Amino acid sequence: MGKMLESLKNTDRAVYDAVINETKRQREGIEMIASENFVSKAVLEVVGTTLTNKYSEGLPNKRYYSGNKYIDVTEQLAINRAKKLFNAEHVNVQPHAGSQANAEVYFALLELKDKVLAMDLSHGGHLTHGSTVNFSGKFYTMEHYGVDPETGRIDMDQVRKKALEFKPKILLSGFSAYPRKLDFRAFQEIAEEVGAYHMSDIAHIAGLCAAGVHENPVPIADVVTTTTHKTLRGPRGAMIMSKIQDRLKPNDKKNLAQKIDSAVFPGMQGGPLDHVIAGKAVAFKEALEPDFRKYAEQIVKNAKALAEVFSENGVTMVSGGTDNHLILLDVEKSFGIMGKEAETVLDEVHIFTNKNMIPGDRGTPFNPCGIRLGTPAITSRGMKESEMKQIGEWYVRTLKNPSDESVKQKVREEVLEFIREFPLYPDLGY
Ligand code: DSN
Repeated sequence: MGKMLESLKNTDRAVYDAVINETKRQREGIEMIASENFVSKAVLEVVGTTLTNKYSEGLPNKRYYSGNKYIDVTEQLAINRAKKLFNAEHVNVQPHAGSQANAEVYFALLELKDKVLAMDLSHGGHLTHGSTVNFSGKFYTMEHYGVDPETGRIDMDQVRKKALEFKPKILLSGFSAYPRKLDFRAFQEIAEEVGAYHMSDIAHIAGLCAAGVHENPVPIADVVTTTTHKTLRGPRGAMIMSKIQDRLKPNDKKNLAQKIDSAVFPGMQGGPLDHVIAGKAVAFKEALEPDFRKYAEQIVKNAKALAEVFSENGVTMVSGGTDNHLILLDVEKSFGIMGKEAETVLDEVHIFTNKNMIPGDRGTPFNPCGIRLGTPAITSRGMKESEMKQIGEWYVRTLKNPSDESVKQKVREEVLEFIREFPLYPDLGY
């Protein structure tokens, strides 16, 4: 181990050991969790800098504490680059996480108990889209649309019908687990027809939208939230992009952008995480490079190549395949095991994935019929279509033989040998 983590090693051996072990786990595994990725070394460096020491409530050049000359530089760079990347009128880069970004938009636009129409959790929506165990389901009146049971795709006629009946104040497009493209223009039209705001949560597909591989909803919707660490490949965190004018309340004292900014601070957050915001700035610079488009295209090519292997092996996928970075497998139907066991046995062979509810699930959230897998992280490691054939074969072999120790041992050995060809942070110093 190099000198990089010497102070940590001397101060706190337990945390040091956990960091070393986690780095090794990441290096020696095939990371298929659809919401995870590997940041660049530059991003990794900046989030570990002195910027973590600063308080900077407020916005660039309008702070409540002194000493923010350089923090203003990094936050303004993050804002300017995000605006360019997504063609956004207004951006707030301070939300700490995707759930907070969503909470802040609700806080800006709704009163308690106001109505939101969003995607059902078991059909691919997120907890913050109105789950009864989440603040969103407790504080607001939520109604849900889902996918057509036959096609596994969102039926926009059903969305429109529900919107006309329910009359939401926010119509939310976006998901955590949906393998197809969204029709943002159709969502916008429905929102306008029923007098609702259109909020889009593009946490999963932000990198694809920025690269033009998936339609970018930022110029279409009223407000768009995203995390920064999934396909966008930045540090853990989030941001909110919006129009400046409030389409529904043009005569309010505050415009939409001001409402969002006040909801973030002082509404729901205190000091922003300046080291993370600097990481966002660096990641957005990287995403503006032509190579990022190639990366985003490869994410989708890889997901499609994997889906082909599953299809050839008769594995049931929600909607029959994918148009984006993720695939949902019905492992109960395909292999006779539940998602929890599938996740565990794949972990044993160093393939990391997560159990996931699928539309019409016959299980429970803790032990559903599905698993979700995605290609953003393995694409960052340089894998292409030919590697997907091998990875798909490992999935099938392992899930067909969940209790066969010799099969799992063989797959694990093959994975470990394979992964050496795709080094992760080779010159990190630890
Ligand atoms: N945890 C994220 C995901 O995996 O999709 C969403 O919060």
